Amino acid sequence: MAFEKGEELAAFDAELAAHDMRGQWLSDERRDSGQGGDWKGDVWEPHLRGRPHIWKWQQTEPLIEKSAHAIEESFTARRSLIFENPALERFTTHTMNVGMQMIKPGELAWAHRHTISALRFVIEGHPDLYTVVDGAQCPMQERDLVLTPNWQWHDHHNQSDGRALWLDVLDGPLVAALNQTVFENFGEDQQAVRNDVNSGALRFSWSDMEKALNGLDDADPHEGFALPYRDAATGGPAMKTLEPAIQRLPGGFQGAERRQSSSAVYLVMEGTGRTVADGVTLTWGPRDVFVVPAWARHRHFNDSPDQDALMFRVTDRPALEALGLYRED
Ligand code: GTQ
Ligand code: FE2
Repeated sequence: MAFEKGEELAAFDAELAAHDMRGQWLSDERRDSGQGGDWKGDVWEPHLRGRPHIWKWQQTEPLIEKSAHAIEESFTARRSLIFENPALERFTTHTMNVGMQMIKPGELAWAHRHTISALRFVIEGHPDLYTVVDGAQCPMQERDLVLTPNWQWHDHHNQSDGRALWLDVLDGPLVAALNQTVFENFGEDQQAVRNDVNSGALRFSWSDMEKALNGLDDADPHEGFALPYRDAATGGPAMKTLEPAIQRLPGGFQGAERRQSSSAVYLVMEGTGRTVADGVTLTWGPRDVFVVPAWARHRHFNDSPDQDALMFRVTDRPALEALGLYRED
């Protein structure tokens, strides 16, 4: 497909450039030279962005402890440690940021809102831990999920006597790519809790989710028993850009290989196993966080013969579906 460029065309390229223009043929040249992707037969595909990577809980935990002393909650909006993909600048995937946020007993993370959407899966919860989302008080017990859809005010409160910890997943890199990032501080520490608003679309209790998970009959050959969170009122996706889900791999599960144009991040809840992604083996256990970049071929294995593995998973699939871009094979 490569073609020889004559002197005349090279001169024309320069002339166009002087007018802040270029011929479409330069895109062909870029593709043919292997920049950003590769030809496989007649199909050109992008290179992976970011790489498969795992953050082991054993390494993360002491850093979370340390953050309690290093940072006062009032110094920053949030005491969250973001997992940076070693092959990306600042981001976990090219569309999502993932972090662990810790709030000490008695602390308040002040109210703000942003065009970035976020969700929080509770790792260490309490009866007196909650987030207020546009007036709705959302309790955060262990394994509950709380959504903060874009532009909704949110403040976090830990009124218990133990530390609180959760996984934050945000669509920040996606919103940044569209240059739509807007932040606003509420101006006061907290918003008023309103009793006339319902948290039904924003908070998902673990007990409901567990019941639904145990009711699944058929395992998917790739994902085992996978249950996306759904909006109770519409039955549709719980969020516009992100899809949170619970995934159960039965003992001895050996998943079939597949690749998807969505990126995925995982928090291991229970069990031990491996995920092989783009030839990299990620060996995981409880509270490890790992990432499978978009378009990486991957398989999940539960290495225990009789113990289930449970994972919380988030993908950016709804954003891609909305744009008609989601693919898999
Ligand atoms: O809890 O509101 O990890 O605004 C990053 C940005 C958490 C939050 C993060 C945020 C939040
Ligand atoms: Fe926030």
